[in-house]
Amino acid sequence: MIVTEHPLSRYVRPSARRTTNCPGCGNGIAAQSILRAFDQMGKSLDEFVFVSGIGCSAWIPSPFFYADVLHTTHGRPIAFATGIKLALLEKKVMVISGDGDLTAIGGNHLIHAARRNIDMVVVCINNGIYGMTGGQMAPTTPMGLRTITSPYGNIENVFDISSLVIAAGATFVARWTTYHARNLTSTVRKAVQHKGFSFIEVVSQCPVQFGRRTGMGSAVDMMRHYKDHSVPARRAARMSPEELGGKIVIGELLDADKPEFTEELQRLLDRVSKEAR
Ligand SMILES: Cc1ncc(C[n+]2csc(CCOP(=O)(O)OP(=O)(O)O)c2C)c(N)n1
Ligand code: SF4
Ligand SMILES: [Mg+2]
Repeated sequence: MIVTEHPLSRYVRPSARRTTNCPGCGNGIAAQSILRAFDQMGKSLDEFVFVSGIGCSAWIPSPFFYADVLHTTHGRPIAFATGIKLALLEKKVMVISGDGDLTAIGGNHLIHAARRNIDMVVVCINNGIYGMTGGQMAPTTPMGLRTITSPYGNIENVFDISSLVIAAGATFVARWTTYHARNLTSTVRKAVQHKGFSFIEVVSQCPVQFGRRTGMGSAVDMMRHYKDHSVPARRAARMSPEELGGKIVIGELLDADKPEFTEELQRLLDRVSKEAR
């Protein structure tokens, strides 16, 4: 009998090799794409601390990544991650959590971390819904969608999360879908190397709470939709708002340079201690 080992298995905690995700969930693709980036960079997970909030996507690093992982409270992973980064300046901190966690209850932490340009990577799994709690509408739920909390159709406008984070001051921002797993891996590598607040939005399928209710169908149908409706950012820049209706703009949207919070803080502390002497 030939026993094959998954090439990324050494990054997965041996006691946690069974997933709680539903079949077809995009979280598995996101997890593999992220781990593959570490593998390609030859990085040990010991260099990182992973932080997640509450939701299905929050289970991506916890307990699976064989690393230091903090599974925190709903909406608060960026607050925990900020504390970790300030206490352990030598570590790279990566938050992986859901659209509800990061943009609804946790929206304030997201925009202020972006404004500070604190050195961390935030990966937001945007499945357009609260998956884990049974399919309630989120700030990312498309208008008109019937969910259990919008039984007659959602009348609320949708957050464009990547644009929100760019406006708030982040210095590296990208959006991919689970169909673009290889691009996602390459972007994770860049985000890890970037000094400052890096944000990656991953448009991802929740076939159970989203696909089933909206008629978007199975995981495969949803990924086909991502393939057919994604537009690279460069092409999107030449398209009208009408042409962009229903499209997903993908790519690395921003790569900028700005003072980073922990470095500025260190400079301030040095100055204050010199002045006190
Ligand atoms: C303070 C608080 N409010 C509400 C909840 C219930 N709750 C848990 S996860 C969640 C939404 C998760 O949605 P998302 O972040 O999009 O993750 P997904 O499950 O879709 O991956 C909610 C409302 C909670 N755990 N704590
Ligand atoms: S409910 Fe949706 S997001 Fe949660 S594990 Fe199932 S498919 Fe994935
Ligand atoms: Mg969600």
